[in-house]
Amino acid sequence: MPPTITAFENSPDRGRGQARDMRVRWALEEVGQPYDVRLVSFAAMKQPAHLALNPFGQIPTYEDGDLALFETGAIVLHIAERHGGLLPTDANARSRAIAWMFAALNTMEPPIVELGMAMLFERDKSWYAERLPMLQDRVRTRLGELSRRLGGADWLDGAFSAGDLMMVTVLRRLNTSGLLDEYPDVAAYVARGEARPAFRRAFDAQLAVFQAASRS
Ligand code: GTB
Repeated sequence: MPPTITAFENSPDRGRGQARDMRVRWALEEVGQPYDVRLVSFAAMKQPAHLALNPFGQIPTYEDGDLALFETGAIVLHIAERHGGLLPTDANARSRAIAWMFAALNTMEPPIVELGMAMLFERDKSWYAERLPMLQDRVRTRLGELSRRLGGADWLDGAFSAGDLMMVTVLRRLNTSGLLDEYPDVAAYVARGEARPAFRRAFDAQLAVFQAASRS
């Protein structure tokens, strides 16, 4: 039996691959592991059956035999540890790739999500115009630091790894912010990730869900 992941039945991102099942799909595609998808509604995500898989009532979850996981960091790490291709074999390089996964989730993602939330939900607030530059500058700081570390390299630390996979999915959340354009090397890094055949397969699979939901 292939593993089963959960994803939005009707994703609010309209198939742009911004929901976090995208990073799990991409990891599974990179390692060549077929998978099933169980689509869940917002209401179902808060029901006991789903809460048993994810206590926070969120997607994605991952089930494989008697293992059930939540949190994309844990899921992608699990996939990367059990299959070849997403983590280096050298022990130190492997630890550095895992550090980049944490950096994507703990250092890059919080200010990016905060900016995205403000742009989505705070536009009509009196404080929006004053707050926006501060949120943008926090993201710029991280993009500048990332750009300096990349230093023109294709990937963060040698060959493509789960660290890059996680970083690219996090950076993609800036797609509509205009900020990536200010850092052409980081934008090129994201584009390199998106050009990988495994990314394309994962993207097309989640887009097909949105297209089917729109037809019904
Ligand atoms: N830390 C968790 C992880 O990494 O797994 C976060 C999981 C998470 O945020 N899941 C979201 C969710 O289930 C979906 S991805 N939300 C429903 C809820 O909390 O009730 C976040 C997301 C949603 C929509 C867009 N979008 O429309 O662009 C982008 C990202």
